[in-house]
Amino acid sequence: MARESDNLSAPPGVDRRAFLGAAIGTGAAIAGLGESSPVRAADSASLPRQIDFPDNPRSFGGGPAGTNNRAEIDLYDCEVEGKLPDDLDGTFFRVGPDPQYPKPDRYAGDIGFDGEGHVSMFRIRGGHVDYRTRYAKTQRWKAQHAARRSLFGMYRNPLTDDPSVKGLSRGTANTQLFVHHQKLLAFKEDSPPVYMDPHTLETIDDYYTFGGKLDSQTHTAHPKIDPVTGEYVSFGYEATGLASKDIFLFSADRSGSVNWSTKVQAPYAGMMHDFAVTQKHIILYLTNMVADMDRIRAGGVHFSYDSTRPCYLGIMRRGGDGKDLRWFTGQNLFCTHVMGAWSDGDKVTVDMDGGEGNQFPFFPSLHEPFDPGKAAGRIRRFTVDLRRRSDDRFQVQTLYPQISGVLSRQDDRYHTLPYRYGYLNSFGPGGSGWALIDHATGQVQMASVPDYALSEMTFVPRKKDAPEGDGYLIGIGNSLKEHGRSDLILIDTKEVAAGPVARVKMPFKCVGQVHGFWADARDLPEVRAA
Ligand code: V55
Ligand code: FE
Repeated sequence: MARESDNLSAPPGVDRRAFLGAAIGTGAAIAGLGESSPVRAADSASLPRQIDFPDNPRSFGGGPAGTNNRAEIDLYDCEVEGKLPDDLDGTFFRVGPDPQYPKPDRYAGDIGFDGEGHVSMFRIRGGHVDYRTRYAKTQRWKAQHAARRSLFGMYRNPLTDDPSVKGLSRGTANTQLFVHHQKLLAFKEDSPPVYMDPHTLETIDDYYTFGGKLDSQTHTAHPKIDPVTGEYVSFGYEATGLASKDIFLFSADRSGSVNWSTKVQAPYAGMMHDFAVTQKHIILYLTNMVADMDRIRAGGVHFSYDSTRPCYLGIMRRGGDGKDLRWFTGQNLFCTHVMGAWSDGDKVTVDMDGGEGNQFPFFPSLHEPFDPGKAAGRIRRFTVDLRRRSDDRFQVQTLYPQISGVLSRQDDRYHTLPYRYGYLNSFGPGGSGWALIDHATGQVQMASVPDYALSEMTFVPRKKDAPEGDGYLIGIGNSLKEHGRSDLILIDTKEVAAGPVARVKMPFKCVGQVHGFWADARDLPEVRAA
């Protein structure tokens, strides 16, 4: 089984300090080291003098080189092997947790999902690639930077924070990012977005509320952009505070003005990581990863997996007041990511990847040990016919049972619409790789890169108006034979068997990611004159 967290794990064999030294030696400019943040005298007695992450890889930020990175890098004109398409013009953004400071011993068991968000970008234009990374300068990052130590305790548990940070946003912005209304927004599902400049990665607003219209303490990491209207559609769960059942939903027009919002309630407070939007409907998915106030009060992580609770699919009309929301149950599947969704009249179809049980072993199971077999993700097609007024069951079918994987994606231009092509980070008997699925023919092609561990891929259209699925899959591969040194890999979706058309050869292991996003140059703001 593989999980998002696998993207964050380090290859064995290299000492972290030696690795960072090597990164500097390659000529990569490491930003931030020269800044001085004097430790206030009052704090210094209680502070460790040195930053020393634990050696134990199970500890927060612990383990060998590459587990965390911390260096903010500018690398102009990266080395490219193969042939980057001349007319490819846009930016591949990625984000993932990168622990900023070690935790005090009592919180050393905190999980990787709590690492501070480190954004990286590959600006691709005219066959050239410029690489840049910056931490999202969240309220949390800034407070810890000034204090030179960790001030926030366990994952999504404000009761474990240092009293000095009460009232600050706990958000790490470590999960996904989108460009919309010319802003790069970085997300963590427990907090509002962080607005960054899509060229410089400078943080412009550490608590972005869409002009005050985000009436929620939270915002998903998986908003959707409607390709027809250009609208941004999003939601936040646990919207009114810790373990609250309230859900806030909204949309914003092309300029970022909120043009619709409403509030609904979940059957219980649990993880709602992704959601689906169609032209007519919004589909919520509540997993039985429950917000556990007992665990939170005891100083643990936010969630427990409770297999006795049903997972719910919730469907409501888009643009309505939410009163029509209906919750459906059926086979109890732990689904995390949406591949695609559409409405055909009153018939709603949602494809998600999901397992039969908990996919996140670092969130304790309440009733049984973690079962890796049940965690394996498969593509699940949920259908609901809303005309059947009295039926509160969904139908679900497992597609392509021969492949398993996580982190499903599609050609993002087909959010909300009937779609043909889906992509899955796959781990099957045929080896690991990026699976390209054609729902029209049922064909599955596997793009594998020998001796590389692949992160999630993102689809890049060949041209702005290229047909669905015509383009490239782009993503990071870490070389297993080179201590995890990274390539940015580009695979032509029409010539999968030919292998990568281009590899951007990075002189180090890139900071880890959870998700990535491609922004066409036409969706980026003009670069301001110096
Ligand atoms: C996920 C990732 C998170 C998180 C909750 O499914 C869910 C992925 C990187 O953080 O907080
Ligand atoms: Fe996700």
